[in-house]
Parts: sequence; C-alpha cells; structure tokens
Amino acid sequence: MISPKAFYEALAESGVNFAVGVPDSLLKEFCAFADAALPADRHLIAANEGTAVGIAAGVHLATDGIPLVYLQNSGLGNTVNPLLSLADKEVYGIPLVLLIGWRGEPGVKDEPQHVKQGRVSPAMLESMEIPFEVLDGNAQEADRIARAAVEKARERSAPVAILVRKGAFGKAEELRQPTPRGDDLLEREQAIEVVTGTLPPAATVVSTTGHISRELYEQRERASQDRASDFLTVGCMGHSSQIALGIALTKRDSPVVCLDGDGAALMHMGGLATVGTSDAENFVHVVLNNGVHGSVGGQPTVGFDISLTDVARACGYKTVLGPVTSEADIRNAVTELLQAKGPTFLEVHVKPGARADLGRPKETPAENKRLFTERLRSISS
Ligand SMILES: Cc1ncc(C[n+]2csc(CCOP(=O)(O)OP(=O)(O)O)c2C)c(N)n1
Repeated sequence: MISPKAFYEALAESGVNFAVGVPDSLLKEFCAFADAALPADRHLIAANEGTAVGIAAGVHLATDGIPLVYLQNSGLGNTVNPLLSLADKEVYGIPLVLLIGWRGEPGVKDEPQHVKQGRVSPAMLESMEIPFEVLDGNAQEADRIARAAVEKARERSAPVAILVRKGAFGKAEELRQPTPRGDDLLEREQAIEVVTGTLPPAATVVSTTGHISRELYEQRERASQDRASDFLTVGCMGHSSQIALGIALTKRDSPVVCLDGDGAALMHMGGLATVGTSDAENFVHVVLNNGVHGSVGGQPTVGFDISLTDVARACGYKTVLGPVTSEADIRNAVTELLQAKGPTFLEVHVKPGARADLGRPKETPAENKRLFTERLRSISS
C-alpha cells in the first residue's frame, strides 16, 4: 500500500505546492493526511469539485506552482466545465494534477450509483483529452506516477489525472485531532427518528447522499413506517433539495421534506436561493449539520464555521428555525414548520459519526423509484 505522506512528498518535490478537493472514501487516508499535515495556506477542502478546480487555477496563476485537486469520480461531472473551459490547453492552459478515487471500477463490487460512473470514468477523461495513469498499491510505481504526472502537467500546461484504485493508500501517518464537539449533541439517528416521528404519513421525504439516507432507511424499517414516502438520493450529492423542490411545486397539497447534510447543502448552496425564493409553501428543508463529511471519513466541512440558518434566512425562506440540538426542540420546530407557510428551514446540530453496522437499502434505486412514484402520483396535487 502507498504511504499518503510519501506520495504527497513525491508530488511536492516535483512542484505541487497546494492541495484542494472534496473528500472521498477511497482517498480517505490521503485526505486525512492532507488535512493533518498540510498548513492552511497549502490545503483547502472545497465546497465542490468544480470550485476546487477554480481555486487550483487561481493558485497556479499566482504562483506558477502545480496544484493538486483530489476528488471522488462522482465529482468528475462537477469539474467538467472548469476543466474544459478554464484549465484546458485551448483556453488558459492551467497545469494541475487530478487525484481521482475510482469508485465502481469494473470488476470491483460497488453500490449501484457508482457502477456506471466507474465504468465511464476512463472514457470521460479520454474524451476530455486528459491523460491519466492508474494507481494501485505499488509504492515504487506510485512514486513514479506522482512525479510523471506533475512533469506531464507542466510540459502540457494542462490538467493530467491519476485514477486511484480501492485500497491503494495505506494509513495516514498524521491525523488531525478531532474538534472537541458533540458530547451534548444527539446522535443523528436520534434526530432522524424525531423528525420522521413528527411528520404526518402524507409527508414526502427526499434524503441526501451518504449516511443520512441509510439511517432514514433503517429508521423506517425499525418503526415499521412506509418506505414509499422516501426518495433516497444515493448519488448526486447536493441535489436532494432541488429534487424535493420539483416535487413540492407539483404536489402542493402535502408537505415535502428535504433531509439534507451540511456538506451537501454547501456543495450546491445556490440551490438554497432557488428554494427560498420559490413559492413552494409545502417545502420543509431540514439540514442535519454534523460539521463533517461523515460518510467518507469525517473530514471537516465549514458547517460549524458559518451559519446555515442565516444563509437560509438571507435566501428568502419564509420561516427559519434553529440551530436546535434537543429532541424536544426538534419536535417543536418541525411541528411549527409544518404549520407555517413555506419554504421553511430548520438547522439541527448533531454529533458526527455513524453506527459501524449501518446497513444499506435492500431495494435497488429503480425499485425505490417505482415504490416512491406509485405513491406520489396517487396523492393529490
Ligand atoms: C459530487 C460528489 N462528490 C463527492 C461525493 C462523495 N461523498 C458522498 S457523501 C459525502 C459527504 C456528505 O457530507 P454531508 O452532506 O455533510 O453528510 P454526512 O456525510 O456528514 O452524513 C461525500 C463527499 C459524492 N457522492 N458526490
């Protein structure tokens, strides 16, 4: 397995002077190392992969250094526009190295949302004319690949990529001490239980990517509640509030609730303005803010450094409550929001972390969609 430290050192010796990205489960150890070992003026966690390319471009313009952009291949789509219309050789020619976690690599078992993305990732890079190499656990090869990537980016004055196989990185040598927070906060599962327990059966729920959807799924099972009311957004991080908005605008007689994460809300924060200024009176947005990208390793978000509640207020949500932390406050707030004229917003501060034995939905996304749409299309508009 590759040492994250040795790998970064090979990149840095070749000219990488800044790392920016969105955390990924396959790059978890590399991300943990970057977060712990690189100073704040050399490393940043970006809101989304496209903005990471923008930041990298700025760093290159100012320093002539070659930035590293790390991401999961799910986020490749977010980078396409800045890669092709900013960094490409035929536009500004920005050299950078993309370090991409290869979920869904053909032949490696993975979740449905990663299978197609994994299959087409090499072809996506090829069609963008971005040269790439594949990194596995071979340490010597890793050293060569790191140095060659930086060299090639410089020579071409354009992006190059490294696709990282599952299990390539060994344990991070340095770890950041977790921010001491959370002892007085609820486990997120408890918060989800209170929210779902307060909603009427007529409510439709759209939940975000990662652990939140998995916890909602298990909660429904535990409480023997109808799962057909939930749309589990297994992929497309950051879009669940927009999916919920589309539903709320066309099914106006019953509440539509988005169960969001802080990382996801931040990833496409512009969507909050679209929701807040809409006339979706039945829209309830609940952000379960744990201050981290819990689903991919717990790397920090800026969720606790800013006020999502103030953002929602400024974006035009009609009633905004929170941040709340206790079961009673969550229950009262959800009850109040269901009665208020929306769009409405609630921020709940919850503990980072999830159960180690958290399961995954048994149904495929197609089955989830079928059950969900059968119910939704039968209810009045
Ligand atoms: C576009 C995109 N980038 C990255 C990922 C990988 N990913 C899945 S869940 C997640 C973290 C989500 O953070 P948050 O919304 O705060 O929820 P939490 O994980 O803390 O439950 C990330 C980065 C993804 N699925 N899609």
